[in-house]
Amino acid sequence: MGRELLKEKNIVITGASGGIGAEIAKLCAARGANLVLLARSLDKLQQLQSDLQQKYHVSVDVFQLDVSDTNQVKEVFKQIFDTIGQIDILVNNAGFGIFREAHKATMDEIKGMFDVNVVGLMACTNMVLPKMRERRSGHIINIASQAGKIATPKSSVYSATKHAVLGYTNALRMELADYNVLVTAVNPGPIATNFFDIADEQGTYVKNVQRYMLQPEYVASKVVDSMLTKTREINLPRWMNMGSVVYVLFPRLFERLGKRVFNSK
Ligand code: NJP
Repeated sequence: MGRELLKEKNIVITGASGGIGAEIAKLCAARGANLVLLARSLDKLQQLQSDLQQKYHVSVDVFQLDVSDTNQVKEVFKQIFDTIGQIDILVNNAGFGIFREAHKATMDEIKGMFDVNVVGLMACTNMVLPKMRERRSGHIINIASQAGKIATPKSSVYSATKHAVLGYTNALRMELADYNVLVTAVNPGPIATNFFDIADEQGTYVKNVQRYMLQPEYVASKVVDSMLTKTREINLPRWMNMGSVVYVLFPRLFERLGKRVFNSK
């Protein structure tokens, strides 16, 4: 991709205070994009803002936002439009997981994951859709997961949220095809971020998958390379995605053979 493609484009990233979101922000800044960074941790956003402004001399705005609060989403996006005018790319990245068997998941945990991963993502998307459709340009990038393709034990609720994200993303892509608005789903496997501080309290899963954990910088580079291109889906690592292709064809066999691996949480 031409490195100039993102120059002076306005890119909004949710969940930008750490992990993949922060890495995506760094790479976008390096390519000359103007950024709007959103998350609940304003202090972390401000630190990143000052680092990026100093290093890359780009415009960086930050807003505190809990994406699960629909009213806050409306207010913050109104402020964003007032501040920067138009949004060229929205990266819906904010999300979290709690790895627990279904019978142990509390209703607060279930609602919490759906409110952030699904409803929050849809709320932010709704804020940009009218203007992107009207302008007939823009790109919406949704961070889903390989868990949105294959559901595994102990991630019943998290997988359900990411299946929802993928379903929504696929329909959205078709709805927007005639409006020249691009839609990309990102489905990574495990990535070495703070995600697991919440998801995997015992550290068992992290220990078991350590050898094939992706680095956040690598995932971010694939996401940024896809910006303003017609990339349908990013699946990482590639071999893990082969698993989901085989799963669709032979689900029963796959579940039987994969049992030991799937239970490694
Ligand atoms: O996780 P982490 P990742 N409102 O914990 C923010 C998906 N994924 O970078 O609000 C607004 O380092 C939080 O900020 P703060 C995953 O499902 C991951 O790995 O300040 N923001 C932070 O910036 C998620 O969708 C793996 O606490 C909220 C960010 O989200 C995305 O990748 C594998 C928020 C989370 O950063 C980024 O996760 C996979 C809220 N209510 C998919 N709640 C993986 N790591 O293995 C959280 O397949 N945030």
